[in-house]
Amino acid sequence: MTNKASTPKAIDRFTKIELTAEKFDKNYRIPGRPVVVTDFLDSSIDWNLDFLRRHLGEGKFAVRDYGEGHFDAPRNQWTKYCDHVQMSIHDFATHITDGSAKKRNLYLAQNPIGETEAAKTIADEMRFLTQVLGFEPIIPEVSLNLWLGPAGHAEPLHFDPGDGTMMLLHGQKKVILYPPKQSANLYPFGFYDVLPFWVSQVNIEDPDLGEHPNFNKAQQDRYEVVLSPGQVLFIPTQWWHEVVAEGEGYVCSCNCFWKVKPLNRKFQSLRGAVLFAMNLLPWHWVLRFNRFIYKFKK
Ligand SMILES: O=C(O)CCC(=O)C(=O)O
Repeated sequence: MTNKASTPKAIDRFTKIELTAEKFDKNYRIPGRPVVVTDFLDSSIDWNLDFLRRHLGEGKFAVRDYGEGHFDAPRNQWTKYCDHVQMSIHDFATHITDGSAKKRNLYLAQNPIGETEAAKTIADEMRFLTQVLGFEPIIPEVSLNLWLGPAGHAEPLHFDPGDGTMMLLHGQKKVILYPPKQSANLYPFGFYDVLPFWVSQVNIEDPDLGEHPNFNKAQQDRYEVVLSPGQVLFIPTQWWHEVVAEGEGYVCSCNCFWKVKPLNRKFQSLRGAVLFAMNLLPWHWVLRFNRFIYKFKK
Protein backbone atom coordinates (compact mmCIF):
# COMPACT_ATOMS: atom_id res chain seq x y z
CA MET A 1 0.00 0.00 0.00
CA THR A 2 1.31 3.47 -0.75
CA ASN A 3 1.38 6.50 1.46
CA LYS A 4 -0.87 8.97 -0.36
CA ALA A 5 0.48 12.16 1.18
CA SER A 6 -1.18 15.13 -0.49
CA THR A 7 0.46 18.55 -0.42
CA PRO A 8 0.53 19.64 3.21
CA LYS A 9 -1.66 22.59 4.19
CA ALA A 10 0.01 25.81 5.34
CA ILE A 11 -0.42 27.46 8.73
CA ASP A 12 -1.53 31.14 8.71
CA ARG A 13 1.29 33.61 9.36
CA PHE A 14 1.24 37.17 10.72
CA THR A 15 3.59 39.78 12.09
CA LYS A 16 3.11 40.94 15.68
CA ILE A 17 1.44 44.16 14.54
CA GLU A 18 -0.95 42.31 12.24
CA LEU A 19 -2.06 39.75 14.84
CA THR A 20 -4.22 41.85 17.14
CA ALA A 21 -5.73 40.29 20.27
CA GLU A 22 -9.20 40.48 18.63
CA LYS A 23 -8.02 38.68 15.49
CA PHE A 24 -6.19 36.06 17.56
CA ASP A 25 -9.27 35.37 19.72
CA LYS A 26 -11.75 35.26 16.86
CA ASN A 27 -9.77 33.25 14.30
CA TYR A 28 -7.36 31.13 16.35
CA ARG A 29 -7.95 30.85 20.10
CA ILE A 30 -11.73 30.36 20.12
CA PRO A 31 -11.95 27.93 17.16
CA GLY A 32 -8.62 26.32 18.18
CA ARG A 33 -6.53 26.83 15.02
CA PRO A 34 -2.72 27.08 14.85
CA VAL A 35 -1.03 30.30 13.76
CA VAL A 36 2.55 31.58 13.41
CA VAL A 37 3.91 34.99 14.43
CA THR A 38 6.89 35.57 12.16
CA ASP A 39 8.67 38.42 13.99
CA PHE A 40 7.90 37.35 17.54
CA LEU A 41 11.37 37.79 19.06
CA ASP A 42 12.55 41.34 19.66
CA SER A 43 16.07 40.45 20.69
CA SER A 44 18.58 39.08 18.21
CA ILE A 45 20.25 36.79 20.75
CA ASP A 46 21.19 33.41 19.30
CA TRP A 47 20.55 30.68 21.89
CA ASN A 48 23.63 28.73 20.82
CA LEU A 49 25.58 26.40 23.13
CA ASP A 50 27.87 29.18 24.26
CA PHE A 51 24.89 31.37 25.28
CA LEU A 52 23.21 28.43 27.03
CA ARG A 53 26.36 27.47 28.96
CA ARG A 54 26.66 31.06 30.21
CA HIS A 55 22.98 31.72 31.04
CA LEU A 56 21.44 28.52 32.36
CA GLY A 57 23.38 28.14 35.60
CA GLU A 58 24.98 25.07 37.11
CA GLY A 59 21.82 23.03 37.86
CA LYS A 60 20.92 19.65 36.39
CA PHE A 61 18.43 19.10 33.60
CA ALA A 62 16.30 16.07 32.79
CA VAL A 63 17.44 14.59 29.50
CA ARG A 64 15.31 12.08 27.61
CA ASP A 65 17.47 9.04 26.81
CA TYR A 66 15.73 7.12 24.05
CA GLY A 67 18.72 4.88 23.34
CA GLU A 68 20.48 3.93 20.14
CA GLY A 69 18.20 2.54 17.43
CA HIS A 70 15.03 3.34 19.42
CA PHE A 71 13.31 5.13 16.53
CA ASP A 72 14.02 2.28 14.07
CA ALA A 73 11.55 -0.05 15.84
CA PRO A 74 7.80 0.21 15.15
CA ARG A 75 6.11 2.28 17.85
CA ASN A 76 3.78 -0.47 18.94
CA GLN A 77 6.88 -2.53 19.81
CA TRP A 78 8.30 0.12 22.15
CA THR A 79 8.24 -0.97 25.76
CA LYS A 80 8.48 2.59 27.12
CA TYR A 81 8.58 6.17 25.89
CA CYS A 82 12.18 6.80 27.09
CA ASP A 83 14.51 6.76 30.10
CA HIS A 84 15.70 9.94 31.82
CA VAL A 85 19.17 11.01 32.89
CA GLN A 86 20.14 14.16 34.80
CA MET A 87 23.00 16.31 33.58
CA SER A 88 24.31 19.86 33.56
CA ILE A 89 24.03 22.03 30.47
CA HIS A 90 27.83 21.79 30.16
CA ASP A 91 27.71 17.97 29.97
CA PHE A 92 24.76 17.96 27.58
CA ALA A 93 26.52 20.50 25.32
CA THR A 94 29.50 18.12 25.18
CA HIS A 95 27.17 15.27 24.13
CA ILE A 96 25.93 17.50 21.31
CA THR A 97 29.35 18.58 20.09
CA ASP A 98 30.94 15.10 20.22
CA GLY A 99 27.97 13.51 18.39
CA SER A 100 26.90 11.19 21.24
CA ALA A 101 23.54 12.99 21.72
CA LYS A 102 22.63 12.15 18.13
CA LYS A 103 23.92 8.56 18.35
CA ARG A 104 22.16 7.78 21.67
CA ASN A 105 19.05 9.84 20.88
CA LEU A 106 19.45 12.18 23.85
CA TYR A 107 17.06 15.13 24.07
CA LEU A 108 16.97 17.83 26.74
CA ALA A 109 13.20 18.18 26.74
CA GLN A 110 10.64 20.25 28.59
CA ASN A 111 12.88 21.65 31.35
CA PRO A 112 11.57 24.70 33.26
CA ILE A 113 14.00 27.63 32.92
CA GLY A 114 11.80 30.56 34.00
CA GLU A 115 14.18 31.56 36.81
CA THR A 116 17.37 31.66 34.72
CA GLU A 117 19.31 34.55 33.15
CA ALA A 118 18.42 33.10 29.74
CA ALA A 119 14.70 33.56 30.44
CA LYS A 120 15.24 37.25 31.29
CA THR A 121 16.34 37.91 27.70
CA ILE A 122 12.84 37.01 26.43
CA ALA A 123 10.80 38.64 29.20
CA ASP A 124 9.26 41.13 26.72
CA GLU A 125 8.08 38.32 24.46
CA MET A 126 6.54 36.51 27.43
CA ARG A 127 4.71 39.72 28.33
CA PHE A 128 3.38 39.93 24.76
CA LEU A 129 1.89 36.43 25.19
CA THR A 130 0.35 37.10 28.59
CA GLN A 131 -0.56 40.79 28.39
CA VAL A 132 -1.40 41.29 24.71
CA LEU A 133 -2.71 37.86 23.68
CA GLY A 134 -4.06 37.08 27.17
CA PHE A 135 -2.47 33.65 27.77
CA GLU A 136 -2.47 32.28 31.34
CA PRO A 137 0.09 29.63 32.35
CA ILE A 138 -1.27 26.28 33.51
CA ILE A 139 1.41 26.17 36.24
CA PRO A 140 2.99 29.63 36.80
CA GLU A 141 6.29 28.20 38.17
CA VAL A 142 6.90 26.18 35.00
CA SER A 143 5.68 28.63 32.44
CA LEU A 144 8.78 28.45 30.21
CA ASN A 145 10.37 25.14 29.13
CA LEU A 146 13.62 24.55 27.26
CA TRP A 147 14.01 21.98 24.45
CA LEU A 148 17.52 21.35 23.10
CA GLY A 149 18.66 18.49 20.91
CA PRO A 150 20.68 17.36 17.91
CA ALA A 151 19.48 18.02 14.37
CA GLY A 152 17.58 15.03 13.02
CA HIS A 153 15.73 14.34 16.29
CA ALA A 154 11.97 13.88 15.80
CA GLU A 155 9.72 14.12 18.85
CA PRO A 156 6.95 11.61 18.04
CA LEU A 157 3.38 12.56 17.13
CA HIS A 158 1.35 13.44 20.26
CA PHE A 159 -1.05 16.05 21.63
CA ASP A 160 -0.95 18.13 24.83
CA PRO A 161 -3.58 18.83 27.51
CA GLY A 162 -3.05 22.61 27.29
CA ASP A 163 -2.68 25.13 24.51
CA GLY A 164 0.98 25.61 23.62
CA THR A 165 3.32 28.15 22.10
CA MET A 166 6.67 27.07 20.63
CA MET A 167 9.31 29.74 20.08
CA LEU A 168 12.42 29.02 18.00
CA LEU A 169 15.74 30.27 19.36
CA HIS A 170 18.47 28.45 17.38
CA GLY A 171 18.29 26.33 14.21
CA GLN A 172 15.03 25.28 12.58
CA LYS A 173 12.16 22.95 13.49
CA LYS A 174 9.63 21.43 11.14
CA VAL A 175 6.29 20.92 12.85
CA ILE A 176 3.76 18.54 11.29
CA LEU A 177 0.23 18.91 12.63
CA TYR A 178 -3.13 17.15 12.31
CA PRO A 179 -6.41 18.54 13.72
CA PRO A 180 -8.24 16.79 16.59
CA LYS A 181 -10.91 15.44 14.20
CA GLN A 182 -8.23 13.14 12.68
CA SER A 183 -7.49 11.40 16.02
CA ALA A 184 -8.96 8.02 15.07
CA ASN A 185 -6.96 7.96 11.80
CA LEU A 186 -3.74 8.53 13.76
CA TYR A 187 -4.07 5.34 15.85
CA PRO A 188 -3.40 6.66 19.36
CA PHE A 189 -2.23 4.16 21.97
CA GLY A 190 -5.09 2.75 24.06
CA PHE A 191 -6.23 4.10 27.42
CA TYR A 192 -4.26 1.50 29.40
CA ASP A 193 -1.44 0.77 27.04
CA VAL A 194 2.33 0.64 27.17
CA LEU A 195 2.52 4.26 25.95
CA PRO A 196 0.15 7.10 26.90
CA PHE A 197 -3.09 7.62 25.00
CA TRP A 198 -1.94 11.04 23.76
CA VAL A 199 0.83 9.42 21.64
CA SER A 200 0.24 8.07 18.12
CA GLN A 201 1.39 4.60 17.03
CA VAL A 202 2.07 5.81 13.48
CA ASN A 203 5.58 6.59 12.30
CA ILE A 204 4.32 9.43 10.10
CA GLU A 205 7.46 9.68 7.95
CA ASP A 206 7.50 5.95 7.20
CA PRO A 207 3.98 4.69 7.92
CA ASP A 208 3.07 1.01 7.87
CA LEU A 209 -0.19 1.27 5.92
CA GLY A 210 -0.90 -2.42 6.37
CA GLU A 211 -1.07 -1.80 10.14
CA HIS A 212 -2.51 1.74 9.93
CA PRO A 213 -4.53 1.96 6.68
CA ASN A 214 -6.64 4.97 7.71
CA PHE A 215 -3.54 7.10 8.13
CA ASN A 216 -3.99 8.02 4.44
CA LYS A 217 -7.21 9.81 5.44
CA ALA A 218 -5.34 11.88 8.04
CA GLN A 219 -2.77 12.81 5.38
CA GLN A 220 -5.47 14.85 3.60
CA ASP A 221 -5.48 17.09 6.69
CA ARG A 222 -1.73 17.34 7.27
CA TYR A 223 -0.33 20.79 8.07
CA GLU A 224 3.36 21.67 8.01
CA VAL A 225 5.41 24.65 9.05
CA VAL A 226 9.16 25.26 9.32
CA LEU A 227 9.97 27.61 12.20
CA SER A 228 13.09 29.80 12.14
CA PRO A 229 14.65 31.70 15.05
CA GLY A 230 12.42 34.51 16.25
CA GLN A 231 9.16 32.84 15.22
CA VAL A 232 6.44 31.41 17.46
CA LEU A 233 3.76 28.80 16.71
CA PHE A 234 0.44 28.53 18.58
CA ILE A 235 -0.50 24.83 18.96
CA PRO A 236 -4.07 24.44 20.29
CA THR A 237 -4.79 21.57 22.66
CA GLN A 238 -5.50 18.20 21.01
CA TRP A 239 -3.82 19.20 17.77
CA TRP A 240 -1.47 16.29 17.05
CA HIS A 241 2.09 17.43 16.37
CA GLU A 242 5.44 15.86 15.54
CA VAL A 243 8.49 18.13 15.85
CA VAL A 244 11.60 17.53 13.75
CA ALA A 245 14.90 19.34 14.43
CA GLU A 246 16.15 20.26 10.96
CA GLY A 247 19.52 21.08 9.39
CA GLU A 248 22.95 20.37 10.84
CA GLY A 249 24.17 20.78 14.39
CA TYR A 250 21.49 21.34 17.01
CA VAL A 251 18.20 23.11 17.59
CA CYS A 252 16.92 25.06 20.61
CA SER A 253 13.41 26.26 21.38
CA CYS A 254 11.25 27.19 24.36
CA ASN A 255 7.62 26.37 24.84
CA CYS A 256 4.86 27.28 27.29
CA PHE A 257 1.68 25.42 28.16
CA TRP A 258 -1.36 27.61 28.68
CA LYS A 259 -4.87 27.24 30.08
CA VAL A 260 -7.35 26.34 27.37
CA LYS A 261 -9.80 29.17 26.74
CA PRO A 262 -12.64 28.61 26.06
CA LEU A 263 -12.68 25.49 28.22
CA ASN A 264 -15.11 23.65 25.91
CA ARG A 265 -12.22 23.06 23.44
CA LYS A 266 -11.00 20.45 25.97
CA PHE A 267 -14.05 18.34 25.18
CA GLN A 268 -13.55 17.95 21.43
CA SER A 269 -12.75 14.27 21.87
CA LEU A 270 -13.08 11.53 24.45
CA ARG A 271 -9.29 11.59 24.87
CA GLY A 272 -9.35 15.31 25.66
CA ALA A 273 -12.14 14.88 28.20
CA VAL A 274 -10.32 11.98 29.94
CA LEU A 275 -7.11 14.01 30.09
CA PHE A 276 -9.06 16.92 31.61
CA ALA A 277 -10.49 14.62 34.30
CA MET A 278 -7.04 13.12 34.98
CA ASN A 279 -5.52 16.55 35.47
CA LEU A 280 -8.08 17.29 38.20
CA LEU A 281 -6.73 14.37 40.27
CA PRO A 282 -3.37 14.10 42.05
CA TRP A 283 -1.03 12.82 39.33
CA HIS A 284 0.43 9.98 41.46
CA TRP A 285 -3.08 8.50 41.91
CA VAL A 286 -3.53 8.51 38.15
CA LEU A 287 -0.18 6.82 37.52
CA ARG A 288 -0.83 4.17 40.18
CA PHE A 289 -4.31 3.49 38.78
CA ASN A 290 -2.91 3.24 35.24
CA ARG A 291 -0.21 0.80 36.35
CA PHE A 292 -2.82 -1.31 38.14
CA ILE A 293 -5.14 -1.51 35.11
CA TYR A 294 -2.25 -2.17 32.74
CA LYS A 295 -0.98 -5.09 34.88
CA PHE A 296 -4.54 -6.42 35.19
CA LYS A 297 -5.02 -6.32 31.40
CA LYS A 298 -1.77 -8.25 30.81
O1 LIG B 1 10.04 20.79 20.47
C1 LIG B 1 9.77 19.60 20.57
O2 LIG B 1 10.55 18.70 20.26
C2 LIG B 1 8.43 19.19 21.09
C3 LIG B 1 7.68 20.33 21.67
C4 LIG B 1 6.24 20.07 21.84
O3 LIG B 1 5.75 18.98 21.68
C5 LIG B 1 5.38 21.19 22.21
O4 LIG B 1 5.84 22.34 22.25
O5 LIG B 1 4.19 20.94 22.47
